[in-house]
Amino acid sequence: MKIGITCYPTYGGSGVVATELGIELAERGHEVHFISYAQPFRLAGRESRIRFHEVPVTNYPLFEFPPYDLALATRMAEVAEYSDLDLLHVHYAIPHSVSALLARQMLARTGRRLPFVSTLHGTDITLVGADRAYLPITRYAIEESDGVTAISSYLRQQTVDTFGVQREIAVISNFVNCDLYLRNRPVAERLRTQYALPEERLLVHLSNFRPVKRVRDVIEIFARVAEQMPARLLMVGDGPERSMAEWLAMHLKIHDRVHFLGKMESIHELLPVADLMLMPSELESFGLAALEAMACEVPTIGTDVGGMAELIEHNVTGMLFPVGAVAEMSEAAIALLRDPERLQTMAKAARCEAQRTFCASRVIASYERFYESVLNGPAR
Ligand code: GMT
Repeated sequence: MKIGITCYPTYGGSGVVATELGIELAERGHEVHFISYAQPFRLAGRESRIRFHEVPVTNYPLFEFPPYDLALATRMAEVAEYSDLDLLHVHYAIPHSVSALLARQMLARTGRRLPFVSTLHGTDITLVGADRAYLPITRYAIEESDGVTAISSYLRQQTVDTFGVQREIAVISNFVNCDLYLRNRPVAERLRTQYALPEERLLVHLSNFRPVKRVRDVIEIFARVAEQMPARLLMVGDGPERSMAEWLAMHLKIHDRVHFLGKMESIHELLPVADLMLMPSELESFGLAALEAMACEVPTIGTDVGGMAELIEHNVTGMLFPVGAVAEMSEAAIALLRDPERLQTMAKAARCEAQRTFCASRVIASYERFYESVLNGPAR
């Protein structure tokens, strides 16, 4: 198949899923074209069999807001025609589904069919999409898509409840490449020496540091852990809450043990050095970073929100608590870190679950079947 993929190319789960999907599809022999304003960050160095088409957004003094969605629709139609695409797959509904709808309509006038699949990821439904300013057009683009997928049953239900959408929505979960994300003990031990002393426990947080991630709770949980045992925290990623988190680490006098590493490309190399992942989010429709950690034998202490319980079985593959339960989460982390046998059992169970349910080969095959059903379905 010849597939056009559009996503936000910046640091964020939907862009990561779209990029990893494109890489996996290309490895399976499909022709993959990314169409976006910048090359997705995880594509760097892995783009050999993938084509990237930049969307140029012309500005003009009259425009207070340059119309990216229109430039994107134009580029989608051009690429589809030039490269003879079979379909478009857009990640994050706003504005990508609307642009794809326009591209499909533009090409329909020339007699060319260009179906599109919309994958819903999270805040495109729960936060931004639910805003009245965007709700009607998001609902329209979802209804008009040739196929719609959501990354968890939770998100599918939210879409029905929030938007009153009647159409079918398939659940295709996030996935992880278990051949890439794994703990190679000698390699991990070597890399670990860069971050921690042998007697120190190592915790990690990975996100785009948006308010929904509750980065403050991460620091507070770690501060309580660090009172009880020698430990360090790796903060991976960047975003609006980073300054606050740095200030809090200074204020709590733990900044010598909290390392802000910024945006990193080789997450699969870093994750296996950690003992525990912290993800105390306000909301997660799935929790991709927790899945990547699980594949690397790093269990997550997180919150029981959104689709997290579809990924993590409490006390088996990780631990889930109410939002804001900083004391409970830190007590759980301390108990687990003091019990290496239990931690190891949980780490192995997490890896097993990542392999059994969420490994890339299984989930990519679901996307391929979904594309086939869209291509064989009626034209809209
Ligand atoms: O919603 C966000 O804050 C970012 C969003 C994204 O598009 O980057 O993340 C969402 O998509 C990920 C990949 O499908 C999911 O694993 C995350 O749980 C989800 N985030 C939220 O629902 C908050």
